Amino acid sequence: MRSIRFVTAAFTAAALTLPLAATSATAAPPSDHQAAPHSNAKFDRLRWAAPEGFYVGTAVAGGGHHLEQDYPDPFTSDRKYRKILGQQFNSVSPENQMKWEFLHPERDRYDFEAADAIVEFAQRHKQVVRGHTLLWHSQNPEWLEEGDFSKEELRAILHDHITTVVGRYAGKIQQWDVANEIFDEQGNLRTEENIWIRELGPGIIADAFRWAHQADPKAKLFFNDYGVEDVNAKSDAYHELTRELLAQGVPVHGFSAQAHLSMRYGFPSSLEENLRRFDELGLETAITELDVRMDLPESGKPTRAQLEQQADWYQRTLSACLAVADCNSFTIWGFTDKYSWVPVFFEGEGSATVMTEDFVRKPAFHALRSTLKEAKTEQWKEKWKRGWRH
Ligand code: 9MR
Repeated sequence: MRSIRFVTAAFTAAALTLPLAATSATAAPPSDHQAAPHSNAKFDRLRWAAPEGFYVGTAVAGGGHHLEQDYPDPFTSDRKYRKILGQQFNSVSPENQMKWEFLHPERDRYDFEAADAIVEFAQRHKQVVRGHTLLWHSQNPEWLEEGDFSKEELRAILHDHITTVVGRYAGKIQQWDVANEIFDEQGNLRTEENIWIRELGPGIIADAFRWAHQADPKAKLFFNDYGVEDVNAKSDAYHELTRELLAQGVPVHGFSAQAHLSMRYGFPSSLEENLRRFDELGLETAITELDVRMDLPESGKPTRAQLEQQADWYQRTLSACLAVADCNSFTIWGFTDKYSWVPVFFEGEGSATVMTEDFVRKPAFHALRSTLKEAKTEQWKEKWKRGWRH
């Protein structure tokens, strides 16, 4: 874990303008002339630029990825994708492959093939893994949602799932999103939507954390949600709940903001303040699913101004995390527009990731890398100063 980190995070105009080869106001995504697009040079990689103890991750596309898409499974079939995945990141999050509907297709049958492949890949590439997710209202199998189970049976089903899944990957998963999206925008528990809370009451949330902790005492256990970047009703609800659970000795270790941002709305300017108040509770914090979508012009290509604003938002999100002592994990929800969930879910919006469909780096990629580098330099300077004093 990092003990020191200073980020002035002054993301300079130079970092933004350098990779922009295009000149017209409605230019296509820029070509990359800072380095060859897929250079093997170490200095070129996000994971290399990151300060010690800081994880820079991505979602791993595949395994039922946006179900109706007609392209082959990206993680298993796209070699270029896999190469960049291994080179650039030191943390990975299965985008779908550890969700209930993929891991637990029948009551008495688990299917670990796709999830195992990611964990093996991560180990080979010296990457940590964020497990996603154990208790959620969405992407549950039909046998569970439509089943006619007693409370005792449901409890046993959840216990078995958490014990089996967390136990299988014990020692191999750094952080688990134990409870995902349990509050609505007003800060009320999603009691109707979430089968576990509806049928078993809110106390099941603490049990899920306890069971996960028993199965892997080393994994850091998180609450994870979208729309909780700012200090607002929803993040207030998490703050209140985690305070209560911690007072009861429940093993909650982290709070994470997904950060699916849209340029239709403003940047969540209280992000750092929000992460800090969870940090002050003694929790780790993380950014787990960052992307920044935008309304695309008719050409389908983002303008230069849009790309610059996007880069700025990526950088500000990273800087907020870097500025908070125990925010050690920063994950983007996919690194190429080729496999982004955004256009599938939001009509007219897109270009949300840091690389084009052809894996060309956008200003946002460079913004992340230079911000990481700056933080690493500060970390070195601070270490050196401390060494000199002693
Ligand atoms: O990116 C995921 C997409 O492939 C799935 O079709 C979708 C279905 O719910 O889930 C997406 O991932 C979500 C994540 O698991 C939780 N936070 C919101 C993400 C985007 O919807």
